[in-house]
Amino acid sequence: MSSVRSSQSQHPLSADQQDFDVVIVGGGFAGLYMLHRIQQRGLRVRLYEAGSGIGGTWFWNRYPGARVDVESMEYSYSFDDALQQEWSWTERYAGQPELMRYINHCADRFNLWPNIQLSSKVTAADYNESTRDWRVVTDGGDSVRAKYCILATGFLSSGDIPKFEGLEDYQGNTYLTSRWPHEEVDFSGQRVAVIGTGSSAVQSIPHIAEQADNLVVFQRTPPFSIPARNGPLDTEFEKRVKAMYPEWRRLQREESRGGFIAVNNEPTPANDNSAIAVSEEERLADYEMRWQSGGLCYYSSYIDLLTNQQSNDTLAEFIREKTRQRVNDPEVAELLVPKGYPIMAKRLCADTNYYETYNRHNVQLVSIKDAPIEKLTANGVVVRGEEYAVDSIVFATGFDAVTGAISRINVTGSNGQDLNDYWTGAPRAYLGLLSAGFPNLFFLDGPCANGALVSPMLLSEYQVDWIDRCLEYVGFGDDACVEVQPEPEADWMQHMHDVSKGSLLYLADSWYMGANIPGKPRALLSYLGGLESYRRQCRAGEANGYEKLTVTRSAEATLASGG
Ligand code: N01
Repeated sequence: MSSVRSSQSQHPLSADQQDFDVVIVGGGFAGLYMLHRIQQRGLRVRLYEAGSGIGGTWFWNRYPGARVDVESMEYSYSFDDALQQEWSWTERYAGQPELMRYINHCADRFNLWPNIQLSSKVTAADYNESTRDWRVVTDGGDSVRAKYCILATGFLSSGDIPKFEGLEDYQGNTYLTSRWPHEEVDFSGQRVAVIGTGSSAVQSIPHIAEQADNLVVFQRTPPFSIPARNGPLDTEFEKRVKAMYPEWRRLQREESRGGFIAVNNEPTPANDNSAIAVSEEERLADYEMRWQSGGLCYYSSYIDLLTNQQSNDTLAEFIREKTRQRVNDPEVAELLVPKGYPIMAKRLCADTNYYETYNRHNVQLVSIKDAPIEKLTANGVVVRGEEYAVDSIVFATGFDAVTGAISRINVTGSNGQDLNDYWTGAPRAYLGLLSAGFPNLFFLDGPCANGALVSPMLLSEYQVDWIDRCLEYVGFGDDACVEVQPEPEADWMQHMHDVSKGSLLYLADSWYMGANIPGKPRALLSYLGGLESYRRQCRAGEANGYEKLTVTRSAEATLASGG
């Protein structure tokens, strides 16, 4: 198994390496697969990664308990059958260290390292209309040209500690789950606070509680959380999936709605019934079967769970009752039971002993729903005038999702258009891949595609292949240029709006809506039409020589395709 590399193994750009066919920004799963595809074409490519290692979200989110919430057999590259046959996961849901081993193994296997520049944060990208290429600038002083720029910056990569009053006064240790130190953090003998109760908190709290003397959790909105039922990977299941991997992947893509096809180790196509069109007995049996399976397979349960409040209520109530049963103290249980927003309107959490942790004598839950954190002091956290003195505070407070990482790069397109200005109010991107006025610039896992609601691997592999084909068609010569015009972009935005009409997602203040970040405009950031519909629309976008795009093909591309 390969080791996890660091920036020491990298060579800085040499002077003769300032011109590229493609620059990729971001070394997570999506960016690395894009790099592989471009390398296969024998092109000049450079991938810039801000971290001192690859892995994107898995490089940064190394808090205790961090693990994927999609089954390992499904959360892995599908593009290379030898890879998926040879790699063996140890757990049903891989933990962060194993995911890092996997991604480093892939970089070794596909010889990606020579074209990766670590510890290099891209700060600006400017389009030059006369040369039809991009100048990409990093914080390390690199300034390179590339025909194409591909932003694979991740949709959950921009995390900051909220601006709590008195934050600077606090004298203890502070940790942000999404920027966890590489050195081991030991909470033994400490009083610890965790602020936030989303997926990162749900995963880390049980581990912190085991170490700390005392843990106090500050909860604003209780999440809906389902037991993951993690454990060693069932080797029979592994064998079965491997024996039919191409078909398993097809089922994931085409039959599951979002990529979660396994229920109790069986490939289980998404249920196309309404939750209220079936008998209560049948409905409860479905919910119970998924509860026993564990994890996020409720996303492939009844089709109208996110469009019909009555249907949604049936599942929400089922999960609330299950939640109550996991907590000994009824008062604490009632605080933990999620209310006031539809289930799945915020991303479900998959946990291991999350609720049971509140049965421990050393864990205290403080609801800050009606009384927000007033301030931090030198000693700790103040709520309702009471100070909770702690040695460490863990901020599990989430991300400026989907657009956050892109917005931190100064992207300037045609006519000096600034991408942040263009996206004021809400991001706009045709198929989530290109924005009008920004030729030769692509987004991977960006806004206006369905990243938020599908298994991210499925989406990013699909988008990489789409971009790869598009680049092949347009070519890499000096003239080559591909751009979306405002009209097809507006049509896509209208379609995105149409399919989201009536969605219950609008009813929660989630990162799906940008509503978790103070001052961020409230707007639906993702496409809700499902993966299969997205793929259909993307295929249509390729029809008739990308007729919805304005394309100038370079001579070599025209020749290669015979005219
Ligand atoms: O972030 P979150 P996350 N004062 O936004 C609270 C993926 N992920 O990092 O809900 C007090 O969900 C906030 O409260 P509220 C997954 O897609 C996956 O946990 O806004 N509290 C909330 O409780 C997930 O959805 C895994 O009222 C404040 C919490 O902080 C996404 O990442 C693991 C606050 C933030 O929860 C984000 O998850 C981890 C304030 N000022 C993450 N500001 C896997 O399992 C925020 N909060 C693979």
